[in-house]
Order: sequence, then C-alpha cells, then structure tokens
Amino acid sequence: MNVKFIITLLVLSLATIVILVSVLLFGSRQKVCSSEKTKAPSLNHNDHSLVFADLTPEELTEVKEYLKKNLKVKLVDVSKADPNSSYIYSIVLHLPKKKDALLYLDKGGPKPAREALAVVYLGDQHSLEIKEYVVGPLPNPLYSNDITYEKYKNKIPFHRRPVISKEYVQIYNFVTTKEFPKAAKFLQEVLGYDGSDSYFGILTSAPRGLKSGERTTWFGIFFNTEGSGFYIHPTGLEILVNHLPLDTNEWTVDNVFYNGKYLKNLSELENQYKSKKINVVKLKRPQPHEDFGSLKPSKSTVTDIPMQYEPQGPRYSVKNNQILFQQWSIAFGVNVNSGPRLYDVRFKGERIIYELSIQEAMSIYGSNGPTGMVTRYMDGYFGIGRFLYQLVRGIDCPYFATYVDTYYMLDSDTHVRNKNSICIFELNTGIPLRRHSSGLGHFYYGGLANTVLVVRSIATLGNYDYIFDFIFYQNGAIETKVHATGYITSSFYMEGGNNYGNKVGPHTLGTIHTHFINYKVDLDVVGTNNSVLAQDMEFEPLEVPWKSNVHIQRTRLTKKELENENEAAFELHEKMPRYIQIASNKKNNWNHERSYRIQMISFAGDYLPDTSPIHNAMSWAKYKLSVTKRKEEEHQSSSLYNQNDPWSPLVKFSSFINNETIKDEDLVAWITAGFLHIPHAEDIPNTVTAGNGVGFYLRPYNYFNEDPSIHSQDAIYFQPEDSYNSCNGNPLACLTDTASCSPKLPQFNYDGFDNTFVAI
Ligand SMILES: [Cu+2]
Repeated sequence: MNVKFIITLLVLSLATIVILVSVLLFGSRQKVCSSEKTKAPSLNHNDHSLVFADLTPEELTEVKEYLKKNLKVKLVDVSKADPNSSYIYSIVLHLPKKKDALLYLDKGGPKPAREALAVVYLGDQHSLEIKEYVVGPLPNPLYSNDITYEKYKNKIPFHRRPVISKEYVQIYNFVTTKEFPKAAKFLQEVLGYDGSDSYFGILTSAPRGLKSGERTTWFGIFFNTEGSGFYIHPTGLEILVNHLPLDTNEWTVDNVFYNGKYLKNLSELENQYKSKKINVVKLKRPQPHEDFGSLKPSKSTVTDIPMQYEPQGPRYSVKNNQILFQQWSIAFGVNVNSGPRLYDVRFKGERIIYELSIQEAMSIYGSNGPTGMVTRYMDGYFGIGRFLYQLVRGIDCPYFATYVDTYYMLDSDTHVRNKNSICIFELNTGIPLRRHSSGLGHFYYGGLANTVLVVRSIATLGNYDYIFDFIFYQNGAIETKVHATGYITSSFYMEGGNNYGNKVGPHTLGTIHTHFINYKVDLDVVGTNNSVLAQDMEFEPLEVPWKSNVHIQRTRLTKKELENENEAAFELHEKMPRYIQIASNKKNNWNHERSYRIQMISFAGDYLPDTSPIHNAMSWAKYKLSVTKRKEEEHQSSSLYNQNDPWSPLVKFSSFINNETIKDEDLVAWITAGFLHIPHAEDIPNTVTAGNGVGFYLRPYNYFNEDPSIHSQDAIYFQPEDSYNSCNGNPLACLTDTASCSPKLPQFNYDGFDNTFVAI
C-alpha cells in the first residue's frame, strides 16, 4: 500500500465525516411547526353556547342524587334492576324553550334555568309506567316536575321501555342455562357448542312482537369469533323469546327457527334432530386463521400515509362547546339518544341555524329467516349518542384534529365518559373552492383553496358504524353528511336466499336493507320569520322574435311560494322543485329574498307501504323533505318509545304535517337522507365509506350580495405583471418559508377499550 493511496483514503474519510456532520447540523435546524394556535379567529368566544351544553359529570350526579332523595320511589341502580324494579334509565339536558334562549342570546334577557330531563322506569309501583321528570335548576335542584302527560297527552305504558343491558344479560342467561340444555345434543354435534359463555354472539331484532303490548324478540344466534364481528357468522339457529313477564321465571321460548324450518321450541328441535327430520349443516366456531370477517391485515406499515399539518397551529378555536372558525361560530353537543347536534350556528355573527340535529337513524331489513325479516331498527332507541366511541387519531379523523370528550348517563349507574368522541379539524379538501385562470381579455389567475371545518363523531351501533359530519365552508355553505361503514348483519344462507341479498360467505347471506337518517334543520334566515320558496325550470315555446314561423324552446325559471305544510311535504320519490329555499322577506342589494337553499344528496330506498301496521312509527322516512311550522311540542320527529311499540307510536311525525301556514313563520325543515344497501362480496369484511355517503347542503342563495369567500385571507390573485413567483408578490411563493417546518405530532394513544362494551 503506497503513501498516495493512504492519503487518498484519509481525504475521502474526512470528506465523508464533513458531509455527515453537515447533514446532522443542518438537518436538525429544521424548525418545528407551532402546535399552539397563533392566529386569533376573527370572532371572540363567549359563554352563550353554554345554554346548549351537555350535562357535565357533576350535573348528572346531582340529578341522580336529587331524584333518589326526593322522588318518593325506591330507585335501585340500573345494573341491579330487575324488570319489576324502579330505576333511572337516562338523564339528559332539558333544552330551554327557543323563545327563552333567543331572549337571552339576542336581547340580553335572563339566562334560562339549566334543567335535566330524567326518564324513570316505575316497575315496582301499582301503576306500571315510564315517567319523564324535569329536574332543575342546576347545579342545586329544587324541583322534579313530572311532565309525561303534558308532553305526550298520555301515559307511557311500561312495555314500551327500552331494553336495558341487564335485561339482555338475563335473556342470554335464560337462553343458555334454561333453554339450551333442551337441545344439548343438537348444539354440541351440529354447532360444536362447548358450553362456554363466549361461544355464541346473539343479535337482537326489533321491534319485539307483532302487535302492541308484546315484548317478544327474535334473536339471531351467531358464532362469536375472536377479534372480529360475529354478525357475518350465522349458525342457522334463531330463537323467539317472550320476555314480557316482569317475573323472569315466566319467560318462554315461543318459537325456534333452524335452517329453513320453524319449530315450537328447542325440545322439538332436539327431537327432530335425533330422529333425523331436519337438514343440518354441521359447523364449528371459526378459528381466527379461518375467519373471513377479520380486519387484521397480513402486515401493517402505516409509516408513509400522506398527512396534513398546520404550519402555524390550528386556525380554529374550541372553548367549552363553542367552535370559532373564520367567520363561523357554532355551539355543539350530543344527545345520548339521537346523537350529535349543533345550535346557534352563525356566520359573521348572524344566526343562520338555531338547531341542526340528527333525529333518528333507521334500517328496514329483509330475509328468508325470521330475525332478518322482522328487523326495523330505530337507532335512537338504542342510543346513537351513547355509542360515540373514542376516535382513533389518524384514521377516524386527521392526526392533528382536536378531540373532545362527551359524557352521558343512560343504562348506567354513574356517568360514562366517551373520551375523544368528537373531533374538530380544518381540512384542505384538495380542490379549489373557486378558481379562474383567464386567457381571454386579460391574463390573470384567482383562486381559493377549499379548506373547511369539520365536526365529526362516529356511532357504532352494534354491527355498523355511522360517521356523522357537519362541514363548514368559507362561502357560507354548510354540508351535513353521513357515511356508513362497519359490518353488515346477515342471515344463514338457505335456498331462496338470493331474493333477499347476496351470498357473501360459505353460509352467509348479506341481507337487503335500507338506511334512513332524519335531520332537523331549524333555519333562521335573517330572523325567525321565514317562508319557503320553490324554484325550478321549464321550457316555454317561443316564436323567434326576429323571424316568423320559427320556434324555439326557451328555458325559463319557475318560482312559487309554498303556502302550507302539506304543500311543503315531499314524499321520498315524488318530484320536488330542484331549488327549495328557506327565505326571509328581507332583500339583498339586488332585491332578492335573502335565503338558504336546501340541496339533498340521497339514494334512499322505499319506505314501508301505508298498509304496514308500523307505518306510523317512522313516518318521517316517508318524506325526503317536509317543512313545518316550528313548535316546542313538535321538537323531535321520533321517540325512544317507538321502537318497542311501533304499532301505537308515541310520536307520529306525519301528524306534524297538518296544513298550517308556513308563510312568514318560524320554520323547521325535516330532511331524510338514505340509501338502499344490497350487501355484496365487497362488504366483507366491512362496508366501505366510498359511495356510501348521503346528506345535504345548506347553501346561501341571494343571502349575501356576493360570495363572501372573496374576502378570505386564503385567496390568491395574480397577473402577468406581478412577481408571482416571488414571496413579495404572492403569498403562495412564501410557503417554502412560512410552511417549511417539521410537524410536531402529538403522541398516539388510545384507551377506548376502557369503557365496558354494552349490549344492544
Ligand atoms: Cu347497510
């Protein structure tokens, strides 16, 4: 080895060290993006939103304790309750009347008393019934007023009470310990039942029976696969349980279905099996390696998902239950039954919406098995807001979103915290909100990135998940959207099954069903007094003015005012004017009524025919849109008591539509969005959100004098003479500097498994 070679080697080594040190030094100088909010929103927070705030854990406890002390009924904890006990089912915020809230919000009137609404089951009283009490004022309650009769003009019969977790456990125990032994040989030899508690998963149907007063439920029996959804592993066995008697010892199995055959009870199933009178399909609970329902990927490498970051911190602000974003202010909350909701939504300080809330989600199934053929789920009954589980950072919402906890007390002894169950984030949708690049007349470019504010929560209702979004645009539009995902539910595949869905597994029929979601939209367009305008187009034949005997079809607009509720009720598949506006009689600069347009995106299936005996229980689903005069007593389109007695519903939405005038009145638009779901192979293991999103837009229509996004500070404009490639002439060219930072990611953590799963 000569000296020259050694020197060359040394020089090369030195150069390598210099390069490495430079990379380390300069690399570490990359500044870290701010995680603090640096830009003050153009609006200021206030305490007004608190009148719509959900009850705090302390308030929930106060109400519970007050009722226990003052109700003169022996209230037991719900976890220890039997059907013949008295106990508190739920406690929620009791909203102030709108006129009281507006007096406070707009006129400096007194702050409305803070009150709670408690649902109490009275199962050990002479008169079995459910009562609703208003408890207030919080934080130190002085009264508990029974409002049941005033609210419903009737008693609430006891059989309408929602089934609580304890009752499901009692049903499970009744079936497995008292009934299963009657078909022990069948269960062991045909379904491989080993007697363990977790062998089967049981899914409830609803409603429960065939006429008012019944509490008889078909339960589908599935293999409870480990670490995946059991809903797509039917065993072929379904059981009808009568759990109406308050004494659980009197419960009975009233019918049994197995692989296409109805049997009186499990003993008959056993006898027919032993005498080989039934066709059996011998199965065993699938093991994880053979489970086609598993969501576990073969390998997971989420190291390179494109992400959005906020170079100078969030541009929105959340305080208590109030969100400020650019010109928007929004109050938000969650009703444990009906789900997420917004109040007092304002743009530039002017209220556009008093209330925007989910009212009900409903699914009607079909199948050649009994559980599927009778299932008409009304999810508000099960509790949409209750099942807003923890959101996973980076998947359910963007990694950098703001996460908010919610609390409820329903079917629980204490308050339950749903940690990180609402997420709020600004999203660059990757499309311009508007843009124009001109090559005619003059050269110029003007554009605005479409960044929106999203308020999201996801309800997991047994097998499926609904993603609820409220989206706020810089042009004053609001989008309301719901996506469905999660597991489908299924029936055992039998002959004729293809009439009710598609075969999606060795023994699995993905059953046809509809999804319907109903929203309440209490728009206040420049005040509460509004009317409904309907616009559309038509062709008018016209002789060309400059040439006789030549005709053209001229496009013109049609405009009319809808005078009463019946005129403004549009059935699902009825022709509806394409432009429906909630309008003020105040005019914009161009002498047009200031209004907001309702634009719907929905692919709904059909609603039940009028001949159905349960037609009245969900009659909101008959209409894609109806506008009614706002009334406190018509505050909700559905009721948690409708599910267990749809034959005699406490709330019948169609009765809201009774020809009252909707001219210059406070109005509510009830909107139903939905889609028909015929499950197919690609719904396994989960339904995907792509293509399964429906909802509606509320869009300004002559509300402003121009598009308000023109004033957005995010807007860009340049001409040929501008130095658009330099930071002096165009802020976009500054991003290399202003947005050049490495995002500081919050630590990933998840503790959503801490809440115990509740049966539904
Ligand atoms: Cu579906």
